[in-house]
Amino acid sequence: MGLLVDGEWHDTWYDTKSTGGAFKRSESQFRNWVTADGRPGPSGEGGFKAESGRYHLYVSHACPWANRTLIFRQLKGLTDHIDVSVVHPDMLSDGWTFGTDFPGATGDRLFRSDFLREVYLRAKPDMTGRVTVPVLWDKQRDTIVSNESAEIIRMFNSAFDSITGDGQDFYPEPLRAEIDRLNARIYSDVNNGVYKSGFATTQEAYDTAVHAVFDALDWIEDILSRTRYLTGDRVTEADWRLLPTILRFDAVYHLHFKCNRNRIIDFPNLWGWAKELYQWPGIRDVVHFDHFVRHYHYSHETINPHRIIPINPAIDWDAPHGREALQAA
Ligand SMILES: N[C@@H](CCC(=O)N[C@@H](CS)C(=O)NCC(=O)O)C(=O)O
Repeated sequence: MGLLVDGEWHDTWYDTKSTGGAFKRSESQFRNWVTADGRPGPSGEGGFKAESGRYHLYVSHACPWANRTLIFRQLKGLTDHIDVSVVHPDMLSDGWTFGTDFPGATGDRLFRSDFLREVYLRAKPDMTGRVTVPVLWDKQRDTIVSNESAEIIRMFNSAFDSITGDGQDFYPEPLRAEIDRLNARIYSDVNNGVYKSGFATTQEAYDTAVHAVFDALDWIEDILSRTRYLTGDRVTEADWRLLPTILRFDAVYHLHFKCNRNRIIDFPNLWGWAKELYQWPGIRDVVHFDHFVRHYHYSHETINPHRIIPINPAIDWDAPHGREALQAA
C-alpha cells in the first residue's frame, strides 16, 4: 500500500491522524470522457472517441469501484469491444501488482508491467497521488482516460451505443434527479461508508461511520419493501452502484470492517433485491468472491496483522429472489 509522489513510489498507509481518526478518500485525477464523437465530456479534454478495441480496462475483482465498471461492461454488451486486465488480489507494499499466481489474475495484458503504478507513470511520469483501480486506458493516445468509476460507468452507459447496438439506458433523463439523490447518500454512507467504518482509527470515527451505514441500509430496506428497484419498476445506475458493496458485505465488511449490526441476509427485501441483481444475465461472471475475501483480509495489515483468512458462512446467492411480486401490475 502506498502512493506516488513526483513519480516516486512511497510505501505509506492512509493518514488518519490529520482527520481525527476518520478515513478520507482522495479525488480521482484523470477525468476525461470517452464520447460517441470524441467531443469533450463534462470534465477533462476531448479526443477520446468511442471505438471498438481502442480502450483497455484495468480492474481488481476485489474492488467495488472497479466492479461497477465491469458490471456496466457486461450490461452494455461491451465485452468484445473493451478488453480487461485483472490485478492480483494482494495489495501490499508495492500497491496493486500484476502477479498471476491467483486464479483470474491476468497480468498486464497491454504492457506486461509488474506493478499498476507503471501504467500510471506511463501516462504521467511525475504523477503524485494514489494508484487506484479502475483505470480506463486509451491504446491510441497511450494515456489514461479516467480513473473515476462513477464517470467510467456513465461513459459505458451511452458512448458506445452505436457500436454495440445496445440502447439500454441506466441513467434515463426523467429519473436523473432521483438517481443522483440516491447515489449521493449511498456513496457517502454505504459504498464509502463501509470503508469509513473499517479504516477508522478512533472509536468516535467508527461509531459515526457504522451507524450511518446501518441507518442507510434501513432506509434502503424500506424503499425495497415498496418497489422492486431503488427508483421503481426499472433497474437503474443507482441499483448497480449499490450492488458491489452489498455483494461484499456479509463476506467481508461484516467482519473485517466491523459493520456487524446485521448481515445483508437479515434484510429480507435488500437480500431479495441483491440476489435478483446477482442473477441478472452476465453479472455473476464478474463477481469473484475469492478475490474479495483474499484481498481485504490479506492486504490490510493494520486491521488483520496475521493475514488470517476467515472461513465465512456459506451463502446461497442462487436461491430464488422472489422479487417479481414487487413489480407494479
Ligand atoms: N474514486 C475511485 C476510487 C477507486 C479506489 O479507491 N480503488 C481502491 C480499490 S477498492 C484502490 O485502488 N486503492 C488503492 C489505494 O488507495 O492506494 C473510483 O471510484 O474509481
